[in-house]
Amino acid sequence: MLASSVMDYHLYSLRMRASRKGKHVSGAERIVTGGQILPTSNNLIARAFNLSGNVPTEVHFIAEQIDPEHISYMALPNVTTWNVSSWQQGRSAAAKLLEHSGIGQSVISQAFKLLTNGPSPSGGVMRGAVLLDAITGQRLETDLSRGIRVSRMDLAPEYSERIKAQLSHFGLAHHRTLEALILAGKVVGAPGLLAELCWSDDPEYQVGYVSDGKNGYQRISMLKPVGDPMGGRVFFVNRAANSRIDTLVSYLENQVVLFNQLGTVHPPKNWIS
Ligand code: WAQ
Ligand code: MG
Repeated sequence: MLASSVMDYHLYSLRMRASRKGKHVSGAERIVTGGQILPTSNNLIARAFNLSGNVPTEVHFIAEQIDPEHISYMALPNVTTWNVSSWQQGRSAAAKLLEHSGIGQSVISQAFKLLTNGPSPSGGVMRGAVLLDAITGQRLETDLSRGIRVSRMDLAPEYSERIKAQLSHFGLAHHRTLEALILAGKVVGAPGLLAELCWSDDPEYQVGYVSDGKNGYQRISMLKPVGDPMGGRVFFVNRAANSRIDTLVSYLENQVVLFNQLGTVHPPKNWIS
């Protein structure tokens, strides 16, 4: 049994990552309080061991108490869903949306190449995200196989049930969607970060997104073919606004962000062109 004071008052950051022979296979992070601490810890560890065909050789789990003074509260980004008729059309839609966020074409195609081929130097998926200089296309992560892992963000516990109910009303109840929306919400809040491109490394999950501060979280129904095990995230950085990459990375990894409100959720639209 946990002491009741721990159960009731303290917030914990819970983080799991699993690897197989040195290669990242899955990771997840939550921030919870009270009666959610044990079931959530259990759930994260279960996720590590429930990957079909990908038995982990190492699983790391950490629980860390959070100082309430260090929390920043934000609203989730607005959500748009674009239906496309093929993953190729999805990629061209994503390229258009990234151009609108101010990213040049050559840097966009470099980002697609990285996620298509596997952005890790070994050719596999990374544990974290690629940081790309939005002008030069230079990679800014110090560890190219780890990348930048965004951590310490979740729904604010007291708003969590309400926000999840609202999302399921819009047909967006999938846990991947919620987790990606939370991550993207923290990322667009980063100073000097222009946009994010993401698609999953799950071979069965084709939905991806482009996100930026102005248009929010723009889902695209297909960004890769079924069966493709590659995926990842690219964060496009405006270095003129961000001379200190270490400050940006520290925000992404360490700043505690809790979301207490959903943005506007637009009805799905068909992408024309
Ligand atoms: N920080 C940085 N990068 C991460 C993180 C993180 N916390 N978590 C995952 N990644 C990177 C890592 O390279 C993974 O290989 C890659 O992203 C994909 O992770 O319906 O499920 O968990 O709107 O497979 C997007 C669309 C789903 C959801 C994304 O990503 C929707 C997804 P996955
Ligand atoms: Mg994930």
